[in-house]
Amino acid sequence: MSGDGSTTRRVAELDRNTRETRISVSVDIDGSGTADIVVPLPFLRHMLESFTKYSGMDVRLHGDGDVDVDAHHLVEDCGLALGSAMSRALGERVGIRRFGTAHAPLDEALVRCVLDYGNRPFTVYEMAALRGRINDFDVDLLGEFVRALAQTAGISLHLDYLRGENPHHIAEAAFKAMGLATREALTHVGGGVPSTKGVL
Ligand SMILES: [Mn+2]
Repeated sequence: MSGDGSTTRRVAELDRNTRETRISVSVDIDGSGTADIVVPLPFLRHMLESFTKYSGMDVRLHGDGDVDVDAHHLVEDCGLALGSAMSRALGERVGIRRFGTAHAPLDEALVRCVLDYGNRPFTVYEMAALRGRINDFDVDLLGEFVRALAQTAGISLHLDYLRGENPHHIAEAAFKAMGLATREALTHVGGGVPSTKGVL
C-alpha cells in the first residue's frame, strides 16, 4: 500500500436482512456508473440507477420486503444498506476530496446538492415541493431514503429544491445532483485524511 490509500480498491459488499426486508449490496466507488438494481419499486429503481450513473460508482443492489404493508421499510432500508456499503468501501476516507457540490436541472426542475463525506451524518432535506405519487409510489419516501443514506454513509447532506413543477423531474434532478456531488467528493486526490483533526 502506498500509504495514502491510492492502491486500495474501494469496494465492499454486504447483506442486510431483517424481518421486514432483505437487501444485498455491492459497491465499487471507482466504477463506471454501472447499476444493477432489482427492487419491487420501479420508481425507486429509476432513482437508484440515476444516482449510480452520475456518481461514477458501480452499484449492485437487490432488495425485497414487505412492500405490501408499505414501501417505507424497503425504501429506508435500501438507503441504510447502500450507505453502509459505501462507508465500508471508503474505509478511513484517506485522500478523498471530501466535499462536493452539484446543481442538476431536468427541464423546468432544478435541484442543488451540497455535501461533505466527513463522517458527520446530517441531512437538510428542503424538498417541500416534491409531493404526490408517481405510479403509486409516494415520493415523500425519497426523503427517508436520503436521510438513511446520509446516516450510514457518513454524509452531511444538503438537498435544496430551487424550482420545478413535475414531481418526476424534481425527484430525478435531486438524485442526479446527489450523484454528481458524490462523484466530486469521493474523487481520490491524495494527501492523507482531509481533516485538521487527522481522522474522519
Ligand atoms: Mn425519469
